Amino acid sequence: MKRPLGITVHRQIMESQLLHRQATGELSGLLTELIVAAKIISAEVNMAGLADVIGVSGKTNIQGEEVQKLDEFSNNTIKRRMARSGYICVMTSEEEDDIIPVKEGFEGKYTLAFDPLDGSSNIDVNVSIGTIFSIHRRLSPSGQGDINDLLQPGSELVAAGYMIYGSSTMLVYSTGEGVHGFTLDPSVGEFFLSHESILMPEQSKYFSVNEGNYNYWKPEMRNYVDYLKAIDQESGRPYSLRYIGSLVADFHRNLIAGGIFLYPCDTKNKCKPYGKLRLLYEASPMAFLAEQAGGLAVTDDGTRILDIKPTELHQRVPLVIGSRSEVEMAQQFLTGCNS
Ligand code: AHM
Ligand code: MG
Repeated sequence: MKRPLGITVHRQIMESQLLHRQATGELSGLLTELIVAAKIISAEVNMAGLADVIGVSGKTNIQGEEVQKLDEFSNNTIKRRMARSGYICVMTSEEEDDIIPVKEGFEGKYTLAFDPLDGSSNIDVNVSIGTIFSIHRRLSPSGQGDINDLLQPGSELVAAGYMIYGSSTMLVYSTGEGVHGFTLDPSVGEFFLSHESILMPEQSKYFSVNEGNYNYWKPEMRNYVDYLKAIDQESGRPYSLRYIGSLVADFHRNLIAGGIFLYPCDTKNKCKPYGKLRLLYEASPMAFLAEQAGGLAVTDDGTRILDIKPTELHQRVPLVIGSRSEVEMAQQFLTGCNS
């Protein structure tokens, strides 16, 4: 059913809950709590430049409050709001080594994995950053959740999405029924539906990758990028390169305009043999959104991201994600099937 553009995110969540007779409203409640956290983070991100000016000592601002690093602030905001929400039983965050328990007596039926402020190298330079989240149904029967509740494949996701703090703040999410985008109107503090049922263009002429790592890639990856850059009028090459260095921003661009994003394995750092990005709160939620929008996400050996069963909270995974036919073509190069 087409909904009128301009409806609030709360209305949209409520309507989609009403369509599911068995829904208890808990997922809606969870999303609503996350949206409040996002608004708080968005307001803080918008103050980032000023916080530096105000908090010259680096310790307190003009109200006498501690000036926190933005990623720490975002982590604490989500953690504290969600720990007493009553909707989740356990959390994991990029900023914390171990699982994050919820307050006793407030355990709910979902789990939450999140990257509180992705693209941290861009925080201080006024470039788009974002918050990524993914939600699973708990596996354990009751009480506080444990690590096994969190270590679930993307194919079992109940919902996933991100907030992007860019030229405007947007929420993009899916509960498995398409991908919808909402834009925050800061004057009234509400997210309004601005991008309904987003579909990724099937093909594109854009690629996003940190090409500085070229010499650390495996030959198949180098061949693929060489192919994208080669001149061939018939197939519309070379492709244009767009790389922001914030997964949320790079993914969002490709979601709307089409394109392919790659963070493959490289040999730059022996401690990171599987690339840089994390499965639970970066690759998996983005793969869920990509597939819901008609795109595709695989590793650099062609494995579907959503099929990977995590074995560790902070597991890294090579990521190839974007417009379907672009990812399929990359797959052929990366798995050596194009020769
Ligand atoms: P972060 O979670 O510490 O910010 O790191 C993840 C970010 C992604 O947003 C982005 O895609 C990637 O790191 C960029 O890495 P690089 O600077 O190696 O290109
Ligand atoms: Mg991150």
